[in-house]
Amino acid sequence: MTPTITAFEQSPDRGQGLARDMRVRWALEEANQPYNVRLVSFKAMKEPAHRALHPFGQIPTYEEGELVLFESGAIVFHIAQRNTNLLPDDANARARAITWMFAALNTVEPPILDLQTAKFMEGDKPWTEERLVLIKDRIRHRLGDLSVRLGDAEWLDGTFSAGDLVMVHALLRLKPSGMLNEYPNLAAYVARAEARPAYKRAFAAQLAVFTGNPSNR
Ligand code: GTB
Repeated sequence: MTPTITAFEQSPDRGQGLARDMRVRWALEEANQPYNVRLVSFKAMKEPAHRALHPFGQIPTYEEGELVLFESGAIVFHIAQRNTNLLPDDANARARAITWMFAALNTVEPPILDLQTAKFMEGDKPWTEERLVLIKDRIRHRLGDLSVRLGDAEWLDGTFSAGDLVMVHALLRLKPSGMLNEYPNLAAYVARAEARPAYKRAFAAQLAVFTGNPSNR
């Protein structure tokens, strides 16, 4: 059964691939799984029909027959569970790849989200400048540790996995800040992931929503 995901009708990122449907699209592309996309407006997201799919009135969601999922990490995990391109067969390698997914979502992404919130939603507050310094310190702390662990490896644990996918998507939000470039191996890691054909297909598909190019999903 072809799954259907939801995405912003008008993404505030103007097609930069930073909204969380991008990681789901990317996982589906890595898994060579065709999918449908239903675009939702900010208004529709808060209405009962969408809240029945997503209790917090957000995107992305994932529908496959009777199964309805929300939370991008859970959706990527669901897709990855059935696909060796995203999670290795070996039980220990699989557990480690899942660990990296959690690390991306719970340890690396939160301070990156704080930076976006402080800049774009609380940027007019009198304490913004001081807060930004603290948040950037926390991000650098995480990036430094991640950079040491990655070293000169291609991916976080052997072959590319859902752990890399979620980690890279979290890191991508830092691109505009230039902070990634302070860690050349992390910048190269992200660039390597962006060069993957599946990433490119997913990126083009979400960009097409912004540009209105009907040749793409
Ligand atoms: N933890 C959830 C998940 O991982 O799925 C978080 C889902 C979430 O935050 N969804 C956002 C949303 O629906 C879209 S991605 N927001 C609407 C709302 O809450 O009313 C967050 C996002 C928004 C904008 C940009 N951007 O402009 O760069 C990037 C990411």
